[in-house]
Amino acid sequence: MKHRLTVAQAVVKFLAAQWTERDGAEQRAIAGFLGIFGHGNVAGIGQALLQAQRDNQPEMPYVLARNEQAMVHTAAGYARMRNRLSTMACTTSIGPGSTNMLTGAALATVNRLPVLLLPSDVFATRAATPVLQELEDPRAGDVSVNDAFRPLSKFFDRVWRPEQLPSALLGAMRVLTDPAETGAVTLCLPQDVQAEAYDFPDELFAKRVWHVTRPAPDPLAVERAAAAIRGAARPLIVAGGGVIYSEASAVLDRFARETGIPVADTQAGKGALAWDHPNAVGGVGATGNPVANRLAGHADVVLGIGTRYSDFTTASRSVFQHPAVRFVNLNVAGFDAGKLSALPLVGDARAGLTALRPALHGRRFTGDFRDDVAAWQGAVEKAYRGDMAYPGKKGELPTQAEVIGVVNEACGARDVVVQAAGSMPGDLQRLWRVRDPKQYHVEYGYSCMGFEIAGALGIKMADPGREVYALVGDGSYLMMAQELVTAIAEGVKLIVVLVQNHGFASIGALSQSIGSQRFGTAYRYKTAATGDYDGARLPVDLAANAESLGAAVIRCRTATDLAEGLKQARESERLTVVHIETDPLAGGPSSEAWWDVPVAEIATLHSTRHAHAGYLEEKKRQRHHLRPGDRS
Ligand SMILES: Cc1ncc(C[n+]2csc(CCOP(=O)(O)OP(=O)(O)O)c2C)c(N)n1
Ligand SMILES: [Mg+2]
Repeated sequence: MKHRLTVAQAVVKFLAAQWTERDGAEQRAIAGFLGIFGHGNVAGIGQALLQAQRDNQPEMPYVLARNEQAMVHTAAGYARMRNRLSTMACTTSIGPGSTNMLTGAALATVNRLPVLLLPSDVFATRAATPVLQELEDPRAGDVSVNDAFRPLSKFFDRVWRPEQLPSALLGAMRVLTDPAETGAVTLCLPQDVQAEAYDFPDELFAKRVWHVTRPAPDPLAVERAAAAIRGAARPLIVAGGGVIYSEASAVLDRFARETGIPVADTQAGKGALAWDHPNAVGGVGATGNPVANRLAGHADVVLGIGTRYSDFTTASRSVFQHPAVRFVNLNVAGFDAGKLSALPLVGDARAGLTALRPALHGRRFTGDFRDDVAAWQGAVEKAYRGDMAYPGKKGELPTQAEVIGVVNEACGARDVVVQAAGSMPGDLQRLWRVRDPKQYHVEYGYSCMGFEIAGALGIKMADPGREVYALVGDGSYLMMAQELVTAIAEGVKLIVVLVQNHGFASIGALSQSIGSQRFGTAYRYKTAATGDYDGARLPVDLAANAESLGAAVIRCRTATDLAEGLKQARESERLTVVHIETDPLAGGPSSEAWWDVPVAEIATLHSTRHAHAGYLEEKKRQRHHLRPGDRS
């Protein structure tokens, strides 16, 4: 049997029939479409989505986004909340509509999150080339702007002819649903091909279930890993995002209790264990806490689970200082399992821990880190109350740590906090007391300003029963606030906490630390004398801006106001923006770890020369981690 459909109709019909299954639970693999129409897709995917709605085919919801980059963030937020078992498709027009998605594609691939990108492409027939928004390459007739997606995608195809569609779709689904491979998947759909009819084989549209398995590591690798851990004196576990995606928290909990090994976490892994779990020591690395970092400094065997070992996790390879430290990496992706010359355990986090547990033959470790963790939590309490000594603090404005404390207290156990860039990710990783594996959503793989509101929209759509709090800096807000309008149109309630500090607190502090005196990081009037933005504050009212977009807005001045504002926001049905101004110069307690940001080697400025001398000292602590992981 054949089914005569346009290519776009076939894409929609096929995607509506794709399911994933893990541990016996099925869900739609592609929950819906996000899109912005233009001449590239209005007659293709646009028509197909309309027809799907009218014909009562399996439902394919459509969400009109306001910016193409943002809609990829929304799909990525959705996928992360669904532990990568379900995501959304993104349809765009050709040219700028497509290239606006590039940043989102990179974010998804860096964070190992599945998103399906369907940029439209120029005419396959080239009947009237160049069409509006076509980039011409005099050297190559088959190049379009969409080729820029190639290095950002884990799978890329361009459907020049309808006959190619089945293999392109199946290839896309295979990569989207493979936890080891997943990331951005891009299928470019030329605008004429989208509207072209073809007799597709019927079986292409049958319900298809992509079974997401839990590969167990090779038994000999488990033996080698167990021997390394049994022989350790001071092991440490680093829990990454893979623990959460694999839903391995309960197994990790038991593993940690039985072995006594302390568990540190990464930004993506925060929530793997609740903050008050007896083995939890909090974040490790540049945005971690001093207790976890001291344990890392002395660890002789590090069991990394589901982590990609970013420079923040390793403090630019300076946090693991034991002279003979070796790594055992449990990861579903061989690429990540092999990092830091580790002994690789390639497999699912839950299956791997389950296999590793009996192989340890009851080995227990009795490190005493709990008093240190308790002392650190005392410091967190003080920061939450604004009760720290802040060298830079001048006025009466609340500190960012106080804001985080108030939001943390307002959050129910299952509520979600969303963040991505600026000074908040560091403060959140250090200070946030996480209670649930899906509570903490800080996008710190790509750390993309502007992710927060768009990502929060996807998170809330993925799990509408949870209250979702997006913490947004003024810099991020000014980059990408427009998805407030999308959320309002869709009836998706978010609570947005807009933290106004008149510029880049994060990069300001970084600039100062590398001797560049916060140059060019404040949102103020420019003064001619210095060429810098050190004039009066700008007459910007972001709360009024949010109001003008249709949000309910609550303006707060103090931490007490904020607690009251959040209470009102929770009780309201409306998307609410809670606005508060904070002191940009009052940081939180330090991680006491380093981050490698090179300082100018020569400079006329004393501040830069001074910073460079400090940099050379820190640089000495950087390790290579080349020692083979499997030596005995
Ligand atoms: C898209 C993008 N551009 C630039 C950066 C570099 N960057 C990191 S944080 C930051 C400033 C963020 O400002 P804001 O959101 O106000 O947060 P704050 O630093 O004040 O906490 C910049 C420019 C980035 N992470 N993402
Ligand atoms: Mg700011």
